[in-house]
Amino acid sequence: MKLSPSLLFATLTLSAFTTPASAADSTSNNAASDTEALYQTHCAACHHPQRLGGLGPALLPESLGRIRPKQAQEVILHGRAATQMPAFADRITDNQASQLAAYLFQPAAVTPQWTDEDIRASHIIHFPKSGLGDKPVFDADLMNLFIVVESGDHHATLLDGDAFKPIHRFKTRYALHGGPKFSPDGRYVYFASRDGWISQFDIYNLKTVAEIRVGLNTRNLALSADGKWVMVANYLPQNLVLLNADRLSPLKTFPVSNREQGSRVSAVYTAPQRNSFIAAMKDIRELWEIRYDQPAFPVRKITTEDYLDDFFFDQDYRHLIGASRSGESGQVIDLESGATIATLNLPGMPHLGSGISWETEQGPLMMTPHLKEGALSIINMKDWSLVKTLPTLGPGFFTRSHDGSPYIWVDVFFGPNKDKLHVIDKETLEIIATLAPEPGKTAAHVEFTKDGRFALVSLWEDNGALIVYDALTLKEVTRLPMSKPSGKYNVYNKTHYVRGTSH
Ligand code: DHE
Repeated sequence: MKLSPSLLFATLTLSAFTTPASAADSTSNNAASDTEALYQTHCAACHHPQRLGGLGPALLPESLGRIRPKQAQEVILHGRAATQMPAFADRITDNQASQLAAYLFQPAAVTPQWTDEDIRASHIIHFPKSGLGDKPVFDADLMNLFIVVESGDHHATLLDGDAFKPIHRFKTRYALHGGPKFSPDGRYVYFASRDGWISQFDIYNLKTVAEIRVGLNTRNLALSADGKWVMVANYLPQNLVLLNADRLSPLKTFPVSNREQGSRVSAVYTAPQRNSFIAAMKDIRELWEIRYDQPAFPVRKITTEDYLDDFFFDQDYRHLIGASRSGESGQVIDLESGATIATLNLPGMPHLGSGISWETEQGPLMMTPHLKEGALSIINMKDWSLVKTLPTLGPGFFTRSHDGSPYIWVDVFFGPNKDKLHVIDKETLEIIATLAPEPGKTAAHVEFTKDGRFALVSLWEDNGALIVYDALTLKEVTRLPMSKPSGKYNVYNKTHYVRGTSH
């Protein structure tokens, strides 16, 4: 069994300075250090050596929320659907999994804190505004640019969305996750990393201009529609953090709890029509709306019938459609009244923002993949009735479309058909094509150009590629080599909240 240098040091230090232990003590100490070593061997690379989270979430009692040790053991052995968490049943025994699960529920030796003081101390201004020009240093349609996140080597590429040529490639923080957000004029893009770093990149000057660490384990960020405020959702600490979007200076922290307990924040989004941020909670049945057009940033708390792990909004941000990962049904919450107005027969969503909506002759429809099976639910948003369940080749992660396209694109992220993408007609609701950009290689996450004419797909592999398709003929136009490209984001679509695209 491999011991990390720090663990070896800790073990040696302990044995050198403690008084002789009884046989029973030494047996239990050995078991504890075996479990710690198991953790370092199998878990630390993704979840951090001190369990603070990295590629995977933090694994501390305060961040495990609704999970119990028995469920944690199951996840360790069999993986977790619709996440990057693999199954370890081929590498460790049931007994080891049980010990590991118990270990995760032990408090850390030193409780991890990330205070307002830590936040302030982490703030870096790389380039003050006064030192930079106001004109882009390159020539391209500024509204048809893409940011492509390359998760393989933690970089991002700024791409010209007309010529399909990279303009600039730059290093990002480790393990970015979630959609970056553009300022309304498209000049700045804001990124969040899983370990709490928020970065502001100046697209005109091709420079990361400011950074700040707002937490230890972060979910995502939202930018107010007026471009003034950044709100960040955290798992650890359990809070929301408000920043000034101009160079990320910290303004306010909102600890999250009800009367009984604290809660991780599932995610936060901007509702542009409501001048508010909407945050869903993971461990309490509440939804928070925080107004950003009032100086005190007042919080309205809405009680929900179930937890909200995954959710998205209708086009005018009047309704939130959400589900808990353990539940068998979805809920529709009217943000105006705060009431749950419908329950959907929806066996779980695979991911935040996995659903989309679009207009048809029969009114607005929405579609979301299912969490654990190859199927899509199509729901009429006038009366929330189920229109159709469409079988697919496996559970997908993202559905995407564009007002300028007659089709919806859905990936098959998991299982033997992870290399496939379905293209669905918005009117007939039938699959009209199934593409396999590179047999055996994961193809996922589609985003459209500003006009909806081209669809960009990730070949989600270390030696991967960004593949551009003609969104009407479905023929490949070009492919650019990239390092495990994950999400890609178009400035116009995101700043104009184009229906069906990444918001
Ligand atoms: Fe994501 C967005 C949560 C696993 C790739 N995902 C988001 C957002 C949240 C979220 C909160 C933010 C939405 C926003 O701001 O627009 N993701 C979760 C999970 O809870 C889940 C299931 C488990 C976890 O690990 O946290 C999860 N996500 C994944 C992955 O395994 C993916 C495929 C690979 C990865 O990078 O971790 C993944 N998530 C993405 C992408 C987006 C995203 C590419 C942006 C989508 C967009 O089009 O806007």
